[in-house]
Amino acid sequence: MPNEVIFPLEGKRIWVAGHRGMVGSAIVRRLVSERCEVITAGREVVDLKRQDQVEAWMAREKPDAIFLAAAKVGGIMANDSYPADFLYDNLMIETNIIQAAHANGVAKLLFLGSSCIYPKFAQQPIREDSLLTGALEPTNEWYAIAKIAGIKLAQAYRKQHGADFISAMPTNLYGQGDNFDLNSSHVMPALIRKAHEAKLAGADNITIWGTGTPRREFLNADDCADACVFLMKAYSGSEHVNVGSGDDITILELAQLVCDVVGFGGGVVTDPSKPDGTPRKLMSADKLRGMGWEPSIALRDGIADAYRWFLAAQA
Ligand code: GFB
Repeated sequence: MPNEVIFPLEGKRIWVAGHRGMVGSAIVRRLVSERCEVITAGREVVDLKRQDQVEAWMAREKPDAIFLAAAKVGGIMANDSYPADFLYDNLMIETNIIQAAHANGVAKLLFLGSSCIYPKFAQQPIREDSLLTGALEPTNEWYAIAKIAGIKLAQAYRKQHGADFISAMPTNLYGQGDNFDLNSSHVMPALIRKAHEAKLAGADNITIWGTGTPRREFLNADDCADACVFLMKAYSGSEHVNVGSGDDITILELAQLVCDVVGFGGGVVTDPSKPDGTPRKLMSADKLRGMGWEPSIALRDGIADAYRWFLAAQA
């Protein structure tokens, strides 16, 4: 039985912070059917790293609820290369928004984290209670520390002030609106671009980073948005909730699948001089499934959709 709706969205003013990002824009699309009023603010209106600007904007706009999807994000190389940006920017954004939400009586807030919050060698599938039971993966510990701080902030405001602030931890996401820049992107958009360009060039191979053996779980951003709306309406609790597909595949298998979807018939070569990152991070989906939510976009269909979006964005 799905959880009951305890926080209906109809008629409410909902701020999607980070509405230009892949997840934020998916949440905006998903909210169309909820008959709520969606409010957004671009970087030119409010710099989320500036406390004074966030406080002033929130006091003026008075949202009823917030999806905190604003973050500095990137793939393994970006995380490893810009640790100060990933730690500082994310701490500032989440701290400013959560504090201002409390100060302005925001009734509900959903904070979005990431599966990299869990220990590098966490037992698989990773349950929510694995948090803070072991050392983090070094390539993304800066981002992970910021996201753990966000979970703890939401919990602290709940414990001290009774605020209904919750956290969702999505697995590796992909989809429309992704970043396809080869230096800073996650693996999925990088593989789509590499396979596409190899197809056009008539190349023999694409080269993937690392050994190809790490396993990753992928979820389409539209499924993630649906889960976030579900949790906003139906979940109130201190513990964060994993948002995943429940399945993982190796990076080599993913590369072969992407090549197939894109229509590139060449081979896949590995580059072990590049980092693998964490060996595996399959999250347990039990908690969210137990509430009655399931993903609906199959991996192959989601990749085809992301590829169509990539082609349209290039046209
Ligand atoms: O998606 P990704 O950059 O991040 O890389 P993480 C996943 C795996 O794909 C790694 C491999 O083992 C990469 O070495 N890979 C193979 C590639 N080819 C490529 C390529 O061309 N580009 C990229 N980017 N990877 C991130 C974290 O970790 O996951 C973030 O750094 C965040 O903090 C995010 O948590 C969800 O899955 O390793």
